[in-house]
Amino acid sequence: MKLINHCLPLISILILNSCNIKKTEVSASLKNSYKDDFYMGTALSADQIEEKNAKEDSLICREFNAITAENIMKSMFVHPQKDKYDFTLSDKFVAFGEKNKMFIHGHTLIWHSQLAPWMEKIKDSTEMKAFMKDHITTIVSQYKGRINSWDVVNEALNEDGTLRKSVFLNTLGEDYLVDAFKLAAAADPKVDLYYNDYNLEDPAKREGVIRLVKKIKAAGGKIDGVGSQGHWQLDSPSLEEIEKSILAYSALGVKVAFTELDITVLPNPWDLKGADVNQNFEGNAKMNPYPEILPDSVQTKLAQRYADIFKLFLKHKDKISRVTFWGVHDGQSWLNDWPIKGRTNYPLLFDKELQPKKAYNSVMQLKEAKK
Ligand code: 9MR
Repeated sequence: MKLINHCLPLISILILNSCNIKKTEVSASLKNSYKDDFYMGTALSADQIEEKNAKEDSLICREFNAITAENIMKSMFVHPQKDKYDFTLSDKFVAFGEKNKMFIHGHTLIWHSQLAPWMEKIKDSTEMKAFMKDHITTIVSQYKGRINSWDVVNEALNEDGTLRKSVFLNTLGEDYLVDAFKLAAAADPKVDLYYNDYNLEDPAKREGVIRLVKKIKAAGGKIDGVGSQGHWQLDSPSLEEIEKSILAYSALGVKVAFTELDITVLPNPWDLKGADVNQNFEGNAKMNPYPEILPDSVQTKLAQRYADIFKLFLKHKDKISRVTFWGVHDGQSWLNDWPIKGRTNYPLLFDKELQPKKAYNSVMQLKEAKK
């Protein structure tokens, strides 16, 4: 098996330190190795969208061919007031993707979290219907023909598969889901429309997604895919449950995307007997076991877990449209601050110095081995 070392790329290229420079030869990278399988994406922070760090910029362009905005397209940022939209950063995000010929994913139109405060105050169905029409139509139209897919609704389900209480459910009842998909399709009939959520490998939640997709289709809505976020652990969910979900969603006639992939290596406060997550675990050394460096044994476990997962993804590549990591490198991951603030986590393929980890090599080796 070919060893991929830190001196990427293997096949020489004109070294690119900016996305703008044209490359002359093909480099070994996630996006090139998996180009016949599915898009390999990453989530971008505001600074990355603004290309503030040339090294990060270069890594993003070298490795990934799909992008999602980690935060800046959420309701509170693009629609801060009832009669005011702010597309400054999202315009830059889309321009970045276009300039670099990337698949551009919009995240997210309807989500109970990161709403602008004025949205939380919407009380009745008339006002909410007007909000949804204006919000979805304006944002989707802004990027019609330029954004390739949207998370139309994010995280609408509880863990038992029932519908989550939210300002949308409270004012409109469950029809808000169908309405959202219809409004998005009307604004851009060609864009792919996704339902996106986490823990979609849990049987009860999986059943909830199946009901939801069927309901949207039965009501004449267009839904093209299910996005499984993939915020996973070293030992869970099992490969069997991941596979069952891929098969179940694709049996509904929709694409499957893994939209926010990362794997935590840190202890979970919920696993501690009697742990109260609201309890203050900050500064607790047991909960932050690797503040300086990830021990080799755990690097290896992480690499094996990623290899197992990508092996399964490759087995079902005909059903999978895109795999997107939730961040470019460990240093920017939201998992450094959740569910406990101020820890050092190592959930991605690149470390905080932007170096590929063992996990990167294991994902690449799956393809190298086949050559
Ligand atoms: O990574 C995002 C983090 O920077 C934000 O503080 C957080 C706010 O809720 O959202 C994070 O991204 C979430 C994504 O938008 C939806 N799925 C769960 C992600 C991790 O919380």
